[in-house]
Amino acid sequence: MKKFISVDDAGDVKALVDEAINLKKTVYTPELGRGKTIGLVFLNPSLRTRLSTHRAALNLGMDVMVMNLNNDGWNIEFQDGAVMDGGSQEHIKDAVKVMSQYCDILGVRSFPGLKNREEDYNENIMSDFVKYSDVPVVSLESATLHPLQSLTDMITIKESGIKRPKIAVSWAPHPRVLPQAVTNSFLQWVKHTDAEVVLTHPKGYELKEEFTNGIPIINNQQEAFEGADFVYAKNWSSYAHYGEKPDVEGNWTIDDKLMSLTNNGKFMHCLPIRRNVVATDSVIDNSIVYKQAKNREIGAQIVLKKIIQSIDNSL
Ligand code: SN0
Repeated sequence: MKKFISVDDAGDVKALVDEAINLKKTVYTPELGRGKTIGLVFLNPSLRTRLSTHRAALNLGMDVMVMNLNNDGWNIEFQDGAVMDGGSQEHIKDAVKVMSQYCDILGVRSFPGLKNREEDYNENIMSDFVKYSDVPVVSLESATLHPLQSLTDMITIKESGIKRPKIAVSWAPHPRVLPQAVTNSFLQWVKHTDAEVVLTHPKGYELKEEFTNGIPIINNQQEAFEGADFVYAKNWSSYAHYGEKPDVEGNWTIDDKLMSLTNNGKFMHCLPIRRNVVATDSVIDNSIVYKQAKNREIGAQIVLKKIIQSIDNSL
C-alpha cells in the first residue's frame, strides 16, 4: 500500500477486513515500525481518528508527531501562484514538503469548505499533500471521503457474523452543515462487501451519483428501516444546493420506535453525535458506537502496517 486516500488504495477490501480482524490476535508488534515516525497533521478537530491512529502507530513501535496546523502553524496559503503579501505566511507546497522530510508516513485531516463544490470534490488539499509529500500519505478524513472510518465500519459489520446483512443508511438531523464524506465513503466501501444496502434521506439531500449508483434510495425512513440488521446514521448537507440545509418535512431523529421496525437492528454512527438530535439517548446507549470507535485502532493499524511493509520492500 503506497497511500490510503480512498477505497481504490485498499486492494481487496474483503481480504483487508479479514486481515484486520486477524491482526487483533497480535496487536503489539513494535519491531515492525521501530525507527519510523508518523506525522499526524490536523487542519480540523479530531478525537477518535487522532487517538486511534496514534495508538495504532504506538502498537507498531512507531514514533508519533502531531501538528495542529491551523492553531500552531503559520497561516497556510493554498492558492497556486498566490502573491503572498497578505495574511497567509507559508505555502502548502513548502509546508508539506518540509513536514514530510521529518516523517516516514504523513496523515492529514482536512474538511471541505462547503462553499465551492468543485473545489471540495477536486480534493485540492489532499491532492497537494499527495503531490508534495516525499512519503506515503494517509487520509484522516478529506473533503469528500473518510476511508479509515469506512474500513473500520466494514470490520465492525463483518464481526457481527451476519451473512449478507441489510443495512439502512439514514440521513438524520443536525443543527450545522456537515460534509458528505462519511456517507460517500461508507457507500463506496460497502459495495465491495456482501450486504444489501438501502439509503434513506429527505428530498434535497441526494448525494453525488457516483456514490449512490446501484443503491436503492427510499425517501420514507420507516420503510427503509424495515428488517434492517444495521442502521448507519449520519447527517450531511445538500450536494445539489451545495453547503445548504434545505428544510425537511417530518422528524428524522432516530428513536426506539423507528428502531423497532428493524430486525433487532444495531445502530451505528461514526461519532461525534449530537444526542437527541441525530438519535435519542436510548438509541445511542443501546448501540454499537463504542465498538465501532474501538475498532478504529485496528483499522488504522492494518493500514499503517501495510504501508510500512511497502516502504520496507522498496528499500
Ligand atoms: C465531521 C463530519 O464529517 O461530519 C466528522 C465526523 C467524523 N463531523 C462534524 O464536524 C460534527 C460537528 C458538530 O458540530 O457536531
